[in-house]
Amino acid sequence: MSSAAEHKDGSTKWSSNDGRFRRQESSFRDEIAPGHASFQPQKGRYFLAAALACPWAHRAMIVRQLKGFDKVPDLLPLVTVDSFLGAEGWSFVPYDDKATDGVETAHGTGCNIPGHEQTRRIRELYLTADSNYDARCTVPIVWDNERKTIVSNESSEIIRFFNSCFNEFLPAETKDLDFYPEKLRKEIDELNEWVYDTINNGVYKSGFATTQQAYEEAVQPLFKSLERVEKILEDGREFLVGGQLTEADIRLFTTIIRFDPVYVLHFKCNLGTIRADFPQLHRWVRNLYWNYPAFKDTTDFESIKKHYTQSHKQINPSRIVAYGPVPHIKPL
Ligand SMILES: N[C@@H](CCC(=O)N[C@@H](CS)C(=O)NCC(=O)O)C(=O)O
Repeated sequence: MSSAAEHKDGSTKWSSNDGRFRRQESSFRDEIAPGHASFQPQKGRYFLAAALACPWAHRAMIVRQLKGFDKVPDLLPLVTVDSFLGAEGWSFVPYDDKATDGVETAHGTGCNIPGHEQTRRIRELYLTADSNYDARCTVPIVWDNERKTIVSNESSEIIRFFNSCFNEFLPAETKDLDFYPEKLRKEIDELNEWVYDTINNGVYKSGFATTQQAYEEAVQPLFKSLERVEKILEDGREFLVGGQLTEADIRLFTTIIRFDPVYVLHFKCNLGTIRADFPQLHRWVRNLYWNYPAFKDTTDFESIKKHYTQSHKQINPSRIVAYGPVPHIKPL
């Protein structure tokens, strides 16, 4: 079931007939694991395809860097797509004409992964993996060069297996980092559940709503949940759960870092801003961004802003990229 069906004219329809946005279920749900029958950990066999703009892909990029995958040459390369999501979906090469969604591509190579020089769109990978695939071709994906398939296109599961699958290859300083420690799982799961529904996905439900009622049903719980996180952080803690960096922080970060630059205006999440109205969240997000390179290095505000404002022409037909906020993130 696709959440963003095609209109008859080929343009994308992001909400269902009742005006509510529904995210599609991910379809590739395997993992890389030592001893796995199909997907054993091997250097140079897999890559991560991501969009710098996408909060779900951003989770995987952060964990990949925190764990030190980037310090081991060719372990699991990262390949990023252009910021524009056009008529043929995510693209490794820029669309020729963003104003018209032109499907012709500029000359030049495709994906920069050896053996994939001719791959121009993410959908080509999906169709290689499953020639009958007819749902949205989302990022992130973990691609397997050996079996020519997608291991996973579900970010919450990708970050779980990145947490441990390559430990044998990783630098001593980072290999044992555990962002889903046994003793904190219950607390992390509980938090993830409402944060996902009302915040991570809540901004999309607000932004893609096409009725006043659907919009209000999303934006109000979103701000209630931001208040709830604000309360949790009121004791001055650096991390959400257990006094250590966990996936709960990583999963919330990718939404909060996009909040003031994109969601307030573009997705109409304007009952407040992080910087003016949520001092604890503001402290928490700036600490992660400025003190942990894996968060800052993987955040590209230009790409983020361009993607949303130029790709969703039903929301922003002129495709003008709003200038502010200045700065995109304040100093500590
Ligand atoms: N459940 C997926 C959701 C990923 C997702 O929705 N990605 C969006 C970008 S933010 C996408 O690739 N959309 C492409 C499209 O709809 O054509 C995950 O968390 O990995």
